[in-house]
Amino acid sequence: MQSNMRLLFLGLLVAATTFFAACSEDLEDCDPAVDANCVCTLDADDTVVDDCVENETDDGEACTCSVEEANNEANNEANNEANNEANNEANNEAPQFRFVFIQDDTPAVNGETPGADIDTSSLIKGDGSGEFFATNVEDSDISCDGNSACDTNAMTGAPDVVNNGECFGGGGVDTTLFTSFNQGFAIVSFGDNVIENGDSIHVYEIGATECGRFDDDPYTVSVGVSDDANGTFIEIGSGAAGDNIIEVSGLE
Ligand SMILES: [Ca+2]
Ligand SMILES: [Ca+2]
Repeated sequence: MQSNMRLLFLGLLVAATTFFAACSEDLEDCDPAVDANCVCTLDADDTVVDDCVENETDDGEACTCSVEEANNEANNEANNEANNEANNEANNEAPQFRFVFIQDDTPAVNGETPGADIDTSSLIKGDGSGEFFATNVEDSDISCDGNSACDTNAMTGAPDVVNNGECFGGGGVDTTLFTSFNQGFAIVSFGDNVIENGDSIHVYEIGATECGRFDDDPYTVSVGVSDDANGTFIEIGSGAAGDNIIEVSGLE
């Protein structure tokens, strides 16, 4: 009698376990008539069937219905792509620093080439991809009054003041090769290159540092996202005697 009770208890336990197992399986299942992406396949060989009801086909074969993972993957990929596109658009819309504002800080000017005298300037990329010379003067305010080197076209392109290792090739001053700022300013760009933290701006200011002749004149360098003098520029440093290469930092 006691062993019969034990058998009955075991039997109930098995039945309960089976019931709950079936129950939990049902929760993961789906009904192709109701659920989108619900696919039913034969348990035997994964053949897709459309007559699977309560894990059995019309022919009595065991089958299982579930939401197809492939669709989930496809949906995830589509979602990722949409997200990536949104992110890229946000990135593209983020302001890019492409402009350098050079301001002459010479306190008093005299002579035919007043103020800081700039042969050209360049962007030296911190990733080692190269040195890019100014391609365009976007905006400027440089007076030609008493200034025989006021043409801003002279301050783009590769430096050309130093020839054969000497300033003006060892000869006289050629005012067509540089721009004297006359206490003014100029905004330059470097093609499509973007200015980032870790890059450097090299200002080829004609003086003791670049030429071994004349004076190093003071100037301030700022970086901005605008090609307009009314835009916001972030000061990154000043030309110092003996050093015309200013590292870019503090951009966000
Ligand atoms: Ca030049
Ligand atoms: Ca100078």
